Amino acid sequence: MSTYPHVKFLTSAAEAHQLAPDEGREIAFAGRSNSGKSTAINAIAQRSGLARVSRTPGRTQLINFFEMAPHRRLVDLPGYGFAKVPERVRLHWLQLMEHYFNVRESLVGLILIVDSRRGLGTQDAGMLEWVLARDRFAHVLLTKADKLNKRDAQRVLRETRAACSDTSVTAQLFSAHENLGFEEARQVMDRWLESP
Ligand SMILES: Nc1nc2c(ncn2[C@@H]2O[C@H](COP(=O)(O)OP(=O)(O)O)[C@@H](O)[C@H]2O)c(=O)[nH]1
Ligand SMILES: [Mg+2]
Repeated sequence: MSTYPHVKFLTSAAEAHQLAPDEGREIAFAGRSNSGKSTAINAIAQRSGLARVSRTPGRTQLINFFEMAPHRRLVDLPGYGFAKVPERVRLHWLQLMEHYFNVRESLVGLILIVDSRRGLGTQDAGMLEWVLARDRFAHVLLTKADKLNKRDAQRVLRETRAACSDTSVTAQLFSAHENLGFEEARQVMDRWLESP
């Protein structure tokens, strides 16, 4: 089993010029506020306090960089979809994301965090379009699967895969609370990090 025993926080970027040096390889995590992104990062990295599980969703407009191994980074992108965010903040988010996806050579793939009870939304689809247009990998984690019964969880997984069937996007169920899907997610990430 691949884990990241030496994972550590590197730096935060609030502005385009503050991104970590663009070398090696990195995997970005994106998702709506409150989709379970921080929880998923902590579960995958096996570090409970790594990414903060937020009580005030939508507040953080930072790109957080973590080092999993030398020249291998995990990037926590700021969440989106929070209703009460002022226009100025939303525009800053958009500008920062566009910059990130446009310049980032070391980005190999995007892990998109989607609450399994909501399913893929318009903004989620937009994130997938961004990375696919740049020939990067993308994988959807359908989080909080413990909140659905088995049958509904399988239905959401089927629907998500169907929605992505024209693309290379893959999807899986995930639950931090029930230890579901950690290994599957790590395998996807390892494949991306080692791909030629
Ligand atoms: N039931 C359940 N709740 C979860 C799971 N993952 C996250 N949550 C809850 O969802 C809320 C938002 O989680 P957080 O990781 O902060 O989401 P973020 O805003 O996307 O980073 C918190 O109350 C978490 O405890 C999960 O797998 N199962
Ligand atoms: Mg968070």
